[in-house]
Amino acid sequence: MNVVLKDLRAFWVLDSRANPALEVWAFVEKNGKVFNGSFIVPSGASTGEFEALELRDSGKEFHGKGLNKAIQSVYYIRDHFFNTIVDDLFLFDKKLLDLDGTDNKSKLGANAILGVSMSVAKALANSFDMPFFKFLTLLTGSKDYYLPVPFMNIINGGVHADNKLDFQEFMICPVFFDSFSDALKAGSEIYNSLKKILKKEGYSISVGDEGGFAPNFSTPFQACEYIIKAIDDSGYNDRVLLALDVAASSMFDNSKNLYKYQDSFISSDDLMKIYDDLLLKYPIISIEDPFAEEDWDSWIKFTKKYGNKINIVGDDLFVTNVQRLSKGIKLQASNSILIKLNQIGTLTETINAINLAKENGFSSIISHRSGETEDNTISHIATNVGYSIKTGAPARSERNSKYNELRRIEEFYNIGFVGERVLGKFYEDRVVSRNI
Ligand code: 2PG
Ligand code: MG
Repeated sequence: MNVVLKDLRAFWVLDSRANPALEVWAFVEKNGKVFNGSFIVPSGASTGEFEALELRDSGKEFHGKGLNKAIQSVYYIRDHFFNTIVDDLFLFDKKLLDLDGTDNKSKLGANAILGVSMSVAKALANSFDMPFFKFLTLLTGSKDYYLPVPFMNIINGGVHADNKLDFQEFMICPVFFDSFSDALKAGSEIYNSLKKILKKEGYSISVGDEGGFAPNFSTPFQACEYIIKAIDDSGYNDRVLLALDVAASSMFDNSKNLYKYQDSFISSDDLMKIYDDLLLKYPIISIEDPFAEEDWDSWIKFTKKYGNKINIVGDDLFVTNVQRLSKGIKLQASNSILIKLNQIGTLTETINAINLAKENGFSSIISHRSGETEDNTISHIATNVGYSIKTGAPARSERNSKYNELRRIEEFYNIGFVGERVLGKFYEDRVVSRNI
């Protein structure tokens, strides 16, 4: 039975940083009945240079972040596709790309295109009377789905916080648990243990953009040390691993070809030594963007050294783009990709990136952006294809909307937790990691 596009609506709502975010609704008709789907497009702060273009007005309104142009794009798309068949999402997304006609979606804007791609997909899922995580199997082919390990960012730094930490994210990964709810409970307890410790020692307990604490620490070692203490105080030692997002593109100085670290400039080899030390001292399972997005040689060197021990995750490096991912696979520049819908701008291009990663033994981490809303669609994507989800601290509702949706999927659909399967080939190594 054909599904036909009947209407699109677009308007702005506010995100977690008081900036406007684009909300899009799609209305489709199947068998004489109308179904709808909606999506709110998130927004990054440490955006990769090669991301698809987020269309903002750059006028006076909203400090240049207005969305009038993006809203107009959605209505232009509506007029173009009114009453056309949208059953085949790969084909529909391809038509959206053709309509835009640019390499980086700069004509219509990746936010407008993604809003349409996602809201139409969700309306289609509703027309099939399927929860989105199940509907996605029609596109991904994924059969065995699990609730993902939450990578919870409990100490914020870099451009997400107003402290001296150069690295952007310090995450806890509750891997060794039998259920998602037990893992999330551990996250909540560790978060609050950390809060108590920080408070007791006179540190600020105010938080950064992703809900993690932003104390005035100056080194990544200090951040890891406090996290380990919070894990141990909560009684979870050996069951929780750590992950970092260095977001090294934000530390990189192009003119000097050096990384800014603790108020001085260091080489990529020096940065590598910091990772050597961190990996020796702490049970770190994943390091995202350890080097800048064009520092391919350092990525290759690092992957040669640690590629069979930890996840080396390309975020700004790959920007969810199959071309850049293909280059990374060929060069063996990493072994994992961070997946952000709005870096590339359509659902099916995102799925293509996930599938390409999988075919080449790369893991995928489904991710939020630092500017988020109550939209929880990524929880469904993570359940269908991801073994892990990164969506901030277990605090602040724009982050917990994702964790809480996973709780609902757990409660209503009897889906198991991925647990230690997330470690794949690193499993043996990690079990002994805390004994180093
Ligand atoms: C990142 C993200 C999300 P932003 O770097 O991985 O945590 O940050 O959305 O600011 O790019
Ligand atoms: Mg990142």
